[in-house]
Amino acid sequence: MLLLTSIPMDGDTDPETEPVVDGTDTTVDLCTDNDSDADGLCDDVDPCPEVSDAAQAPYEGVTHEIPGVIELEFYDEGGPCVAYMDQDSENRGDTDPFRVEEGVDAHGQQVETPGDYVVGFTYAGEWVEYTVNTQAGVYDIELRYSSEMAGVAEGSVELRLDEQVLGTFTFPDTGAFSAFGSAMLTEVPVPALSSGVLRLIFEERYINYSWISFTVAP
Ligand SMILES: [Ca+2]
Ligand SMILES: [Ca+2]
Ligand SMILES: [Ca+2]
Ligand SMILES: [Ca+2]
Repeated sequence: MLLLTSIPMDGDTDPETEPVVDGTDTTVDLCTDNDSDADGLCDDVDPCPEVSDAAQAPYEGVTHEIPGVIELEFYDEGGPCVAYMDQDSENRGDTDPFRVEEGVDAHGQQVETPGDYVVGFTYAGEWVEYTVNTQAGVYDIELRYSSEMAGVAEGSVELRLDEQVLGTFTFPDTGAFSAFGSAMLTEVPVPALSSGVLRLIFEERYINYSWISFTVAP
């Protein structure tokens, strides 16, 4: 699963630098040298080339609860390739960055509620993770977002829980970063977990994400 989410996002399919699927079966031709973490992607194209020994932990020690609302700026601690993957190590949040030392571009510009923050400057292939405790149930899941990139792309976010795909949100732009909308997944079964890991994988760029909520389906 790591391999699939780690494939470079540049659209380049040069078989000399990236794994390719053999035409006759599903064997992947792995990188055989220059692959520090032995995941099959050579270091020069691997967004997470090194195995990190940093520990992953909930932000400020507070595990998120499902059902409940998760503010997306409260992604886990542990740094790049452990708690998140971002295209660069800077927070690009300009005038109001949140967690300024980290690569995730959380910021407080054009938010829906004063004092809130969003995860912005998102690019395809980036991801963020949240340690969660879950109650088993069937949930409606709401993702709050904004985007003014009309015509660039529909939004798309894959949601995983302990590497199991819960679903993929798809949604239109809202016309302005200051105008928020909700993308929904409905009637999603969720198992009971203690310290499970919820992962959002961004599949399109230039969308701000504020929060995600899990509500028991009526
Ligand atoms: Ca590698
Ligand atoms: Ca960044
Ligand atoms: Ca980013
Ligand atoms: Ca937020």
